[in-house]
Amino acid sequence: MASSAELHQRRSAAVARGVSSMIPSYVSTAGGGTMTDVDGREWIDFAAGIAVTNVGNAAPKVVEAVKAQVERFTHTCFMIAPYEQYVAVCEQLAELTPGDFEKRSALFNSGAEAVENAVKIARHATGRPAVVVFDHAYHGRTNLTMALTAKVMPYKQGFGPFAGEIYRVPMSYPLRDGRGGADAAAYAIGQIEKTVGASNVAAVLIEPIQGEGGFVVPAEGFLPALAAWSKAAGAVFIADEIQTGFCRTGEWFASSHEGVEPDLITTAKGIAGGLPLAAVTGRAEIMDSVHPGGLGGTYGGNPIACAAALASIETMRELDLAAAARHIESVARPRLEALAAKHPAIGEVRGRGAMLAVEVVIPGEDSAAGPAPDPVLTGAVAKAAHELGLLLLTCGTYGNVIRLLPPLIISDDELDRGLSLLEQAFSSI
Ligand code: PLZ
Repeated sequence: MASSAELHQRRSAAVARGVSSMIPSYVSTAGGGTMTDVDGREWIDFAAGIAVTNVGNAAPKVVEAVKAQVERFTHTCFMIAPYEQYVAVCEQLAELTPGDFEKRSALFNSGAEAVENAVKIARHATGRPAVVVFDHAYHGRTNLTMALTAKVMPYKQGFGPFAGEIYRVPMSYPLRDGRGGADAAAYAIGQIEKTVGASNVAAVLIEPIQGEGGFVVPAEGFLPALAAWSKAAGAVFIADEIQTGFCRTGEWFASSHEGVEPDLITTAKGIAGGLPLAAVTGRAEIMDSVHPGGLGGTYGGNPIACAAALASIETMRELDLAAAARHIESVARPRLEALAAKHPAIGEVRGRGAMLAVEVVIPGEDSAAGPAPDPVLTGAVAKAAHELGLLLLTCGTYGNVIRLLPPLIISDDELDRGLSLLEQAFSSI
């Protein structure tokens, strides 16, 4: 097998520079909560491929389902010759997503594609143009979703012009805005009413816990107030649960923590154990406002990805991975809090379930909005963790958040080893 160094050389001559990788090691195998690189080194996985392999890498049921499906047929295109697996995934989505109302789903390939389609559907259903998004939001890298995404570097820099009719309002960010949920919502709603106009709003689009933007958990009451406002305004409330979905936060979907029932939900990532699949699920009358043929794509709901999704969902049910996520929090949060007590640079520990983070700041220094971020220390800790064999991601508008996204099937021993490596990384800096 070629070494990582050799592969890196070949990569430099063949792979576009714009596509970068976090670590310089190349994967050989990955299973459960670990990964082994081609140089024979074992890693503890606190990334899950960015919240994708919630059921673990190469989860046994997923492997079996994919093998069986690939032997039966690989692709017919659901728009040409439909198949049961697509229908079954949509049935599961109707059952699992919050809200006891009639639902429909449409399947796509990537998170960004799901978000694009949710916006298309909301505009079609309402006949209105405007889409409201939030500070720190991340919704993808396509043209429309770049416009929906807040952070310019690396996602948007030089890639404009961007799509129009996107309006950004303040997010509830307890560490930085000092507002309670109701206050923060009133502030955001005031902005929407004054600068967009309620009757122009097709959709309010929000991540119930922001992912790339820094694992920002809005103050209690923020999400329900926005959902209620959307309803009163005749706008579609869309929860982007692409990163938070499928048991990650200790519930099937993060909207449920506050009893929010979004009109539409976008999902991807954790849905199919690593195969590319995404969905828009929501109220039948909104989804079915679109004429036949108005939604689709060659690969959307590919049968192999659907088979993987059905096996992933079955695994999540059987192993009760929502409970596993809560267990991960019960183990990891006290360790992170102890770490914060030791390192004043940790300004906050936050998150839910197996979506946990620490925000790294410069102690005693204030910026215009709360404690001064320390992206340099953050990067150094992440790099130290990588050198110790821990796959660890950062995030945040200011690049100063360390996030934990372990696969939900991670063993207690692996979790303990991973947390110890994180502690070691902090102490080494
Ligand atoms: N919405 C909430 O988290 C993807 C992006 C990583 P795609 N997040 C990881 C990167 O740097 O590209 C994401 C998300 C939320 C939408 C998306 C987009 O999902 O499957 O990457 O298109």
